[in-house]
Amino acid sequence: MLPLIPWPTEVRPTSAENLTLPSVRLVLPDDLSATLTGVVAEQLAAVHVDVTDDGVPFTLRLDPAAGPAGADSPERYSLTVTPDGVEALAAEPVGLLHAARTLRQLVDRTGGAATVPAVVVHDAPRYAWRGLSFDVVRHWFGPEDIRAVVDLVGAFKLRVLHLHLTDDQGWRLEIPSRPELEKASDNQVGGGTAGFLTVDDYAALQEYAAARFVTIVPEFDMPGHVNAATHVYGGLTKDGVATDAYDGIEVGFSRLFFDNPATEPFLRDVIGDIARMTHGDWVHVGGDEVHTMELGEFAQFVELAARIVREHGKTPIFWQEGARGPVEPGTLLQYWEPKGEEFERFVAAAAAGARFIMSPGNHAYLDMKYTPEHPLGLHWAGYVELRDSYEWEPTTVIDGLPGDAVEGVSAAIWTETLTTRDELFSMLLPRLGAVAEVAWTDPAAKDFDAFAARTAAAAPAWRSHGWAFHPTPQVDW
Ligand code: TNX
Repeated sequence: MLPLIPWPTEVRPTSAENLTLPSVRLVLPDDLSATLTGVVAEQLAAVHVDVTDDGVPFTLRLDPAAGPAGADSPERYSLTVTPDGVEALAAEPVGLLHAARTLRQLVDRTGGAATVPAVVVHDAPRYAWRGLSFDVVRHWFGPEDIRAVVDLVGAFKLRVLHLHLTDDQGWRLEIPSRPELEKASDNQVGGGTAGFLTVDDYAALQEYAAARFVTIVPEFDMPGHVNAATHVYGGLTKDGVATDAYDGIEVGFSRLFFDNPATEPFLRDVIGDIARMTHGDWVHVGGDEVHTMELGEFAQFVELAARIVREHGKTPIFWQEGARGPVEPGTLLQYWEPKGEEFERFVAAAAAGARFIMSPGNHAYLDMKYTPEHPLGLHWAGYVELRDSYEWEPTTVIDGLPGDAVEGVSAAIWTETLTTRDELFSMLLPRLGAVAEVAWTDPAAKDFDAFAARTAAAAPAWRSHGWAFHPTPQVDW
């Protein structure tokens, strides 16, 4: 049993004899960045293997021939473990980190000493977009918690952490042109003390993530989910009166007004500052659940927000509702709610060049309760047990959508009911591993029973990392 999640393209045992790893000596190409070297060492440190000058050799090398035969993903890598040492080959630096992450999962400490089975792995992902969408508004999770989530998503070889930064309850990112928004940071569901990311926090967080090949995608949710903004700027409302702070969990009641002369300058300031502060290529501009707006006005918001994002050199992302506006080639739409009557719109948007990130609520929403008895979470999309997060196919979720319109997969976690890091992690684990495998692994190689057994085998490492998880009865722990 090899506790690898997501399951690689090819895994072959090569010898009955294991490698014993008292410590590791890194043998690196001259031009490998110190940052990457440090993050590779961090993978080993996570399983208590030290890097020393006289350890077992772990050779890392860039080589275009790395990976499964015929694979062209830039993330492809190969890992060879023999009783004498370890070698990683990758087309690009990110693949070397993937190889180190695979090695980390292979380290077995059941007998005390670290051993690794002798295997050859050739591996490459199915989708490039593999992510987690994380709500840090409903309950505030600060830089330390977000870093812990970066480490977790990285361990499953995910590449995107999408942060939902604005909503009715709070505003979580400093906007230099609109410093007053900080007044909306100290609130969350149930009230109480919350916070926000300063410009410096945000820059440092992006660097931390980038060192682990994770891109931060910021979301400014509009034209609904804006009560934090209308609480600060009464001028954005219809009657010019600021709205009250909101600490409940209803959705759909707040909104901007397209014809209000204050609206476009607000969108330009916020999107402009976010785009300037963001290192990655994407800015998410929300668009979900505006229950009190005519379609025509909504479409104007979609057009304007997308245009401003593009003017700043970024690619816009919307929730699926963005398909109700004009889309341009390359616009990303994030599917979340099975609304059959909208499927034709999604297919039309794909024909116009939009691409889809699949986050179906009934499979990938990790804030859904596991079962009716589960103490945490919501259940509007049903109960989502581990098997539900595992057994779904991204290309068949939307009837009629061509498979090549699927850009990738993102799990999502909303935090209406989640207040601590352990609560958060107990919803993410073990289900995030299931979604990561949907995003990475060839569907023909997926098998729930095997996945559940690998999940059980991975749990001791999660315990030692301090990662809380839900001991679902679907796994024989
Ligand atoms: C729907 S998903 C929402 C969020 C809630 C979530 C709770 C989406 C685009 N909007 O506002 O937090 O459900 O599961």
